[in-house]
Amino acid sequence: MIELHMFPMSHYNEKARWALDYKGIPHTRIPYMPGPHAGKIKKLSGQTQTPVIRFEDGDVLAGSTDIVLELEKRFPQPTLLPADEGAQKQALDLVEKFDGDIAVKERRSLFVHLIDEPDYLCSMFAQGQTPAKRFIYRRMLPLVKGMMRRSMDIHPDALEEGNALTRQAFDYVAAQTRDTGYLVGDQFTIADLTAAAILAPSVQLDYADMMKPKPVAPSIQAYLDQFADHPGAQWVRTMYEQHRAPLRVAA
Ligand SMILES: N[C@@H](CCC(=O)N[C@@H](CS)C(=O)NCC(=O)O)C(=O)O
Repeated sequence: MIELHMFPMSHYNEKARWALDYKGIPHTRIPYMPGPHAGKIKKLSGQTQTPVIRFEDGDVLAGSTDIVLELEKRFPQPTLLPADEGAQKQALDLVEKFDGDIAVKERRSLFVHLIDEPDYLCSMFAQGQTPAKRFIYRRMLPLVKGMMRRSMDIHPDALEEGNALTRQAFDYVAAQTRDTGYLVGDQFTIADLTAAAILAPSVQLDYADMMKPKPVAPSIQAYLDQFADHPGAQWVRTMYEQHRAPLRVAA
């Protein structure tokens, strides 16, 4: 069976989960906790970032977009790429746009809050782990606070910068999808999947894989509230309702 080695909740990981589910590809998900994941993921893929996929033929691939495009090659239907070459380029350019600064700075804004909410951080990222591992992870979090700040470059302006960029991204999807409901042409493509998955951490969704654990920590709730009524956030919810398979195929 195909294996997806992943972090719960993470937006890049969500892209790979969504593509697998959209194409109805049976797979097993192997959840890791950020931090303790590094050794195993490095051994598997030669680098430490998730998602990583291992195909049944033994091929291993990292990088959310490379994974989605490889799935597209191996499982062409239903397609996530527009047939027209120009539209395809437009969709891939948008994938790059959302995967870049938007994804990194949005994540950083959330972590500005999460770093001071270790219980909540643990409830988000230790999903699927044994109680013993969750316990150790929770104990470890205050000790790695400084490391998290440095690795994500959390500085005094990070929150404002991330919030502004995320708002611009919501403005963009709201304006761009006004006519057809989609970012490129009039069909769901890799561009919509990417933009909706990347913005999902900033939207309170009912979808299990990206739903914030309840009760939501007050600082995270305040973060979500600032975008709750934005038409771009509504577009993300619509993409989930219309194009995210209600039952995932994973074992
Ligand atoms: N460009 C990569 C980014 C992946 C990424 O940043 N993954 C984060 C989780 S959101 C990660 O695994 N961080 C841990 C690490 O870098 O060791 C992709 O599209 O997959």
